[in-house]
Formats: sequence, C-alpha cells, structure tokens
Amino acid sequence: MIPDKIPPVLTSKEIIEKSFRNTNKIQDIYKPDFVDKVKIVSVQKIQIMEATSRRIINRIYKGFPKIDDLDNFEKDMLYILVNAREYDRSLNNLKWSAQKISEFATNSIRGIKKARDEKVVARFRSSFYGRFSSVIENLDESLNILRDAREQLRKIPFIDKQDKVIIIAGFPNVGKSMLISRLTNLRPEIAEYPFTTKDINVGILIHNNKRYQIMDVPGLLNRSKINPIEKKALAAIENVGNLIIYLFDPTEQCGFSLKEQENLYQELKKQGKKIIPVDNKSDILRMDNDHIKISALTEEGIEELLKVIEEEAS
Ligand SMILES: Nc1nc2c(ncn2[C@@H]2O[C@H](COP(=O)(O)OP(=O)(O)OP(=O)(O)O)[C@@H](O)[C@H]2O)c(=O)[nH]1
Ligand SMILES: [Mg+2]
Repeated sequence: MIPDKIPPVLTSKEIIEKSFRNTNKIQDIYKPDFVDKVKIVSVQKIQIMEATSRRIINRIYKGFPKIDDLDNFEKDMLYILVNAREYDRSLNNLKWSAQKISEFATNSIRGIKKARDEKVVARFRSSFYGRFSSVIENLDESLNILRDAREQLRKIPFIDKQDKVIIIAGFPNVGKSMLISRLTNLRPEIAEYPFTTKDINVGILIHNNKRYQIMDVPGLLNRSKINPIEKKALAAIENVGNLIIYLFDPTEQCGFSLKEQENLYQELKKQGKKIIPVDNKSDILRMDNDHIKISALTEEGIEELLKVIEEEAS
C-alpha cells in the first residue's frame, strides 16, 4: 500500500452536482420528431450521470486499501487507526451504490426507449434523478468515514521492503526522536514530556553505501494494557523491525525508573528479534554496564552506534 496514493473523497453533494453538471455537455441534436429528440437527450443525460458517478465512486473504491490485501504491519496499523468494521462497510456501500445506479439507469433507459409520448419519458427521467440522488445522499456517512480514514491511513509509513528497518524503541522521553534526528534527515518534535511522538516516523540513513530505514516510534510503557499510541510501536517492532535499538535513559530524567526500563527491555527480548541495548544521555551519566554509550545531545558515541548498526543489520 502507498498511503499517499489514497484519493481524496468527495461529499455526496459534490458527486451529485458533478454528475448533473456533466449533462450540460450534451450537444443539441436535430430530430424531426420532438418525442424522438426528448428520448435521445434523456437517455444521454442518464448515461452521463451514471458514468460520471460510477467513475468517481470507483476511483474512491479502488484507491482505498482492502484489508485482505494488506501485509501484517499495515493490517495492524489499520486496526489501530480506524474502525475496521465501519471502514469495510463503507467500502462495500460504495460498491453497492454504483451497482444500484447502473441498474436504475438500465431500467430507466429501457422505459424511455419504449415510451410513446414525452410525458412518459419525463416520468422515467425524473424517477431516475430521484433514485440517483437518494442513493448518493445515503452514501454520505460512508464517504465521511472514508474521508476520516484517509487522514488516518496516510500516517502509515511506507516501508521499502528492499532495505532493512531499524527501530529505535524505549520508554517515552528517553531521547528516541533526538537520536533519529542525528542519524537521518528526519526532524521530529523533541520535548521534555512523554508521548511527544504519537506516530511512526521513518528516516533514511545512508552509511557506507548502505541504505537503512530508521524508525522513530512512540514510547512504550511496560504494562499489560497499552494505549493506541503504544500499539503502533509494537506493530512496527513485531512486523517490520529487522533490528531494534533499545534506548535506555539511565539518568531517569525521562520520568521512569531504570528498573522499569530494564523490565521492558527483557520483555522485548523475548520477541526473538535482534535488539541492541544503548544508554543515552551519557553527557550526564555513564553506568557501569556493557551497553553502548551515546549522547544524542552531544553526539558522542554515534560513530560507534553506526558501526554496530552496520554489523548487526546485515
Ligand atoms: N542531556 C541530554 N538530554 C537529552 C538527550 N537526548 C534527549 N534528551 C532530552 O530528552 C528529552 C526527550 O527527548 P525526545 O527525543 O523527545 O524523547 P523521545 O524518546 O522521542 O520521547 P517520546 O516521543 O515522548 O517517546 C528532551 O528534552 C531532550 O532534549 C541526551 O543525550 N542528553
Ligand atoms: Mg519522540
């Protein structure tokens, strides 16, 4: 899925207006018989409305990812970001409505072709207009749901399957975003309070001619009930991470004890992914342990970290 490619979603009013407006393009024709002329014009109007609305609806339908086509990471993210049942239902409503309009159009056109006087033609035509408008109006809620879903789904980062993914994980406020801004082109918000980062951000690191996707994910707390922001971090760790950099804040300035941070580290280790323990904020405090020591602030230790990334992510 390429989230940027999800098309914008019109309102039902816009779809109706556009469909009616397109009928203005019909060119005047000459027919000696007035009823024949009304019939031809009416059929054309219905055909244009049907085709215009179908084109708009299909474009939206096709442009949104179908849950079954997603990979595990995208699927997890979709379930976190949108109400999957509503989302599915809205897409199905679109499809159903386009079919209904085509059916109405076929029936109305059949009626018009058989009609012998202009009143009957007008009745078929306005009954099509009425049914057309009501089907599209009824789509309004589904269109609104999809418009909101688009905003959400666009937050799913695009992952290039060719390159390794390295995730910077850890408790909130330990310096993950500051570290990614040192390693990549990304400039996420950095602040001294927890859960500054609410979405996943991917930056590119090119080191010794190799390309890595570095992920800044929201902070995790070690507890059984996790919030939707933390779920995004886990979805990335479980599904796309080739290597995890687990960032500690031994100064505990992040607001969480080293013990809690250690417990989460032990939990994540159980996932069986390669995980490197790194102590940040070494400009303030250096512990006596075998973790790599860095300071995202002063950039000390970054070279050593790059070396380890190169060795471990291959
Ligand atoms: N002294 C010092 N402060 C740091 C260092 N790295 C980060 N900080 C500070 O720690 C605070 C949190 O940094 P962030 O990069 O926003 O932390 P985060 O882990 O991304 O936080 P969340 O997004 O909330 O999970 C900020 O006030 C930073 O200035 C460091 O190496 N040394
Ligand atoms: Mg952050």
